[in-house]
Amino acid sequence: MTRFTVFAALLAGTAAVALPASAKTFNLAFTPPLESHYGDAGRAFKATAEELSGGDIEIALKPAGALGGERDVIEGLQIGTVELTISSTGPIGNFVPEVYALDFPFLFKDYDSAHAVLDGPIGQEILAKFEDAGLVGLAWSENGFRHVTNSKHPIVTPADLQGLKLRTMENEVHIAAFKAAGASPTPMSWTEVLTSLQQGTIDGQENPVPIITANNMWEIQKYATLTGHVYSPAVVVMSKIHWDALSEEEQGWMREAAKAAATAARETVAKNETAGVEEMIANGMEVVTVVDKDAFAAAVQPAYDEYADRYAPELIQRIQDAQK
Ligand code: EAX
Repeated sequence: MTRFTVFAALLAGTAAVALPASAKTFNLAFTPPLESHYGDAGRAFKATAEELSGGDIEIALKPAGALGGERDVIEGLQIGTVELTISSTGPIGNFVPEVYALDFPFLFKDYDSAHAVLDGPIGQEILAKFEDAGLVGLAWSENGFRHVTNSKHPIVTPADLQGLKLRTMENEVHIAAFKAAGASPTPMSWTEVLTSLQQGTIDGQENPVPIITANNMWEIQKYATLTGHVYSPAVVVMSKIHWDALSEEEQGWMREAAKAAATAARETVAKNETAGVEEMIANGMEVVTVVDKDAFAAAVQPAYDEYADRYAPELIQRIQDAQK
């Protein structure tokens, strides 16, 4: 039956209740541009889901904040107005508190350590917690190690952060960290950041290299410092309302597609980590590449002291122990 005949039959009350799988179109939202590590992840998800389903499931990519900021989209998943997202963990701690444990400064030693923890028991345990919030955590994707950019002056030591109006994600650990370091943190959705930087209402922001390059941030930020102060996971999430309406086979397809997305993101991040810095410099950014990370870690330590006990302290200890 074509969609039209099914629709006509439904109107006549004579068709089966469920439309054929071919009617399934899921929106997959993310805030970076399509040409980014998130876009590569989205394309991999789309290709895998559509291939496995034989076209019965169609994925509509919604890049560049088309469906709103990450927090808005997560709320959309909870009520079913959005089906899928690839999101940084930044705002997710507001919905799944355990996720805050992943966003602590200087917690992960390097990319390999982060992947091992996230793909191992600790990461899988945290994904399982998403269901309590009406979400289904399908797989850990990747945003990357975050670095600071600004329009005022080079940041060489933590003292250079003093008074800087720095945008952070809507993440209270990050807000506390930059406040402790002497900056003036301003939490906001990514969808407002570029305009706020252009208007000068904020001086700087912090994001991984592939976010900086995907948004040509050299056009509005003169200085960058490779602080690597937070490893920022991304996560492929489905609305539990839509997940529960899938067959077990279809749910398996979603999980496979999410794994393909995560692999694609990690490959792009690995490629961009060096090439991206070269691109930033080639486009006129002054990049501080040699950073005293111990000094920055000491500057943000009060955020640990203030928040570590609040968000599953044993998780943080387990993550630290898993990297020894
Ligand atoms: O997920 O809000 C942020 O800075 C995030 O890193 C960005 O939206 C990509």
